[in-house]
Amino acid sequence: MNLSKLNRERIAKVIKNGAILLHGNKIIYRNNDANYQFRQFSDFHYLTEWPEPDAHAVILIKDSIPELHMFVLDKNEEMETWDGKRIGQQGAIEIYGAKKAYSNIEYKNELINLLKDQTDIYCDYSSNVFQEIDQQALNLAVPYDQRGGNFSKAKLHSIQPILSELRLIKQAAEVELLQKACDISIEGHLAAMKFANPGKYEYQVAAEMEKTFFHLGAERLGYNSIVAGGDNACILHYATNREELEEGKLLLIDAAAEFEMYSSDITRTFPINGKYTPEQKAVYSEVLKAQNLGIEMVNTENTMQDIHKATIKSISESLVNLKLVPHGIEDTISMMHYFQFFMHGTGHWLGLDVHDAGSNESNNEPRKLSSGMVTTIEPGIYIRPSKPVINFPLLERDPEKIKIRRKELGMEEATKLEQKEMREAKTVEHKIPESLLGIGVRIEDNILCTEGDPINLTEALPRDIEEIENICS
Ligand SMILES: [Mn+2]
Repeated sequence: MNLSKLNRERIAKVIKNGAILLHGNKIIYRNNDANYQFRQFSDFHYLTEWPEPDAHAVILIKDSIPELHMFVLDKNEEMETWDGKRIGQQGAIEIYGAKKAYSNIEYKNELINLLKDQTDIYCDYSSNVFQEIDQQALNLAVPYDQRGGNFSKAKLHSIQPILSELRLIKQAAEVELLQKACDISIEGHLAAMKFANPGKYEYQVAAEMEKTFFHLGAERLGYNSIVAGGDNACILHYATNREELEEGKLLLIDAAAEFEMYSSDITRTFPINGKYTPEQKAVYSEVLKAQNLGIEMVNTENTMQDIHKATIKSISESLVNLKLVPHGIEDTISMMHYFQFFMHGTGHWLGLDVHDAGSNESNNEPRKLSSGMVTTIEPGIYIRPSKPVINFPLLERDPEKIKIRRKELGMEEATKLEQKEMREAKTVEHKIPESLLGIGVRIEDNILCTEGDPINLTEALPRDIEEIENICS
């Protein structure tokens, strides 16, 4: 379990002296005796690679050297007959590199012993176990000496910011796993493109694609597959996948496989009958142009904000060209008219989680990308059929200022104010070209930042119009 060992060594260098308390996921019941498929908590996986539920890890760090203590499910022949093999304490030591391993039943008692004399404790405040056990154990292990007092003198720190910073930069072995997840996902998308036809149902395309993922060794989907035919492409997180595919429409698929806990995240939008209409082609080409620009910008000179701004500019130019907005490029950007058609971010980090850990900022400033970061680049244009006529407010809107005001006033108060401003603003009525209504296009790839040119991990899945038409027909 080299990857987690390396990660413990990396985090030990940051923390230097202290103890980390981290908790694995539990089984979640779905209905009666059936449970949801178990997946380990990503942070827990990152530091232990332990694949079973109900585990706890205590990592004691002294002079930047980590020592792993694992609390795991006991071996139990009867239980294992029902629920599957357990690794047990011996396995935790021999395979997973624990210095010592204990029964998870002993967690609270042993924790009190392990934390004696520790002054800096790094915990996961979001975990129930932190509230139920860790806090009490700390009061007993490192008590503040006061009559009637029931609190600890240990300093508590949140582990998440430290873990997020580490997880943001992918190690070579992680990039290999991500590449594998991407390769599997690409095959699934290709299978879907070949399979989709008018008359087939969205879920049938999903089944064909997911069959390929699993056939090639994926353990899970990275997230619920979005297989959105026609107008459904304009619903960003469409996931019901129940409708019939229609002649002459597009199919947007946003789906990917998870391999050894790492997830890909790919979107393609292709013609159901194998040939883009001129209108579909026009919209698709514009999104592709913006995406290529975004991909090119994934380098150490730029922040994600730079990339988003450039993408917005490119998409806004396209909206003007496609006659989707009432004014020119300046107003389209400054009045956020583009937001009617491109209402999400340009990308997000990718890794163990499909929306992976890590901040776009460092010291409250947008941070430049670094080698080892992996982001998606996924612009889109969605022309909602429910909005054949749009009243565009004539109001200057700066996303940065909106963000700052939301921080200052709180979301509730700030959005009320925004809505009021929008209501009071003058508007201009604009008719959307009818032939474009219902077209939704997103193209998404997974990009690794390096010291040099960006590497597109999903390059092998065609984006070019002709190549896609060849595969689909
Ligand atoms: Mn995405």
